[in-house]
Amino acid sequence: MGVLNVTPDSFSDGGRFTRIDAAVAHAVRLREEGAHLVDVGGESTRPGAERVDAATEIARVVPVLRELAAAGVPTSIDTTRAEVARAALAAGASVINDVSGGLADAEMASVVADAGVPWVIMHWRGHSRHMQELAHYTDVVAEVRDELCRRVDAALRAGVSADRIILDPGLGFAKLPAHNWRLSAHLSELVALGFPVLVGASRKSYLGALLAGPDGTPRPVGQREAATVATSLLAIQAGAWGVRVHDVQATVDALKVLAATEAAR
Ligand code: PMM
Repeated sequence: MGVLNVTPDSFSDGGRFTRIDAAVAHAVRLREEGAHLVDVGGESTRPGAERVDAATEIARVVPVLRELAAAGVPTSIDTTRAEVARAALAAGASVINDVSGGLADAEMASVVADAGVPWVIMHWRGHSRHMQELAHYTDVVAEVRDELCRRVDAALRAGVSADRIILDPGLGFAKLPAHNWRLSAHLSELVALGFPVLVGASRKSYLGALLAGPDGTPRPVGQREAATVATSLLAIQAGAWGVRVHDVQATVDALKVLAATEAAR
């Protein structure tokens, strides 16, 4: 899954793709590089980000989704709002990527159930403005797994079919670096639930912290690619179904190495 944030303020690519033609050209490139899906988001979810209203989100994503549908690029919509999801599906998106797993908007489950589309249910505890205050766990792997299972139960009760559900541990969302590492190290416990698992580590701040210079300055966002590729490889080896990345080419190259090695066993 390639990332296309059509926002002025996302932490990694914010501001680069606010023009429709630039956004579409970038998405087409991600597709050519091997992305199966391009994930289009119109609201930044970086820690501390303020929310935008639904009309703004729709105005940002719908023209891009329409153009990408016309260009034959399969898309997911990265939103927590049912209203935006509905507009995105009408504009050609084929997957709902909801970082709140249905918690932010009670109507999301019925939109997904009615449309019958795949739904990425990510682990989430609250909106970006205050999510890092919610990063308290005694056993992060068990708590993330149990909280995701509760979201799955709610989805099934709302009529979403089990084979449409994709789970995501939500790296960086209400998580400190140690929580992210523990979830990555125990990803197989989420995979064991039997749903496809998506992992989004690309360029996140815990990678910047890992790669900090001697004075403690985090590695800049644009220089976290090798670490991102390593997380993609480890996630796929642990049984993940997919990875959500900004630089599709680098991850696809690494996954080709993995596949060639596996094929030669
Ligand atoms: N991370 C971000 C946004 N959307 N969706 C899923 N399913 N998983 C993630 O980890 C995730 C996401 C934040 O990163 P961005 O600002 O680079 O899009």
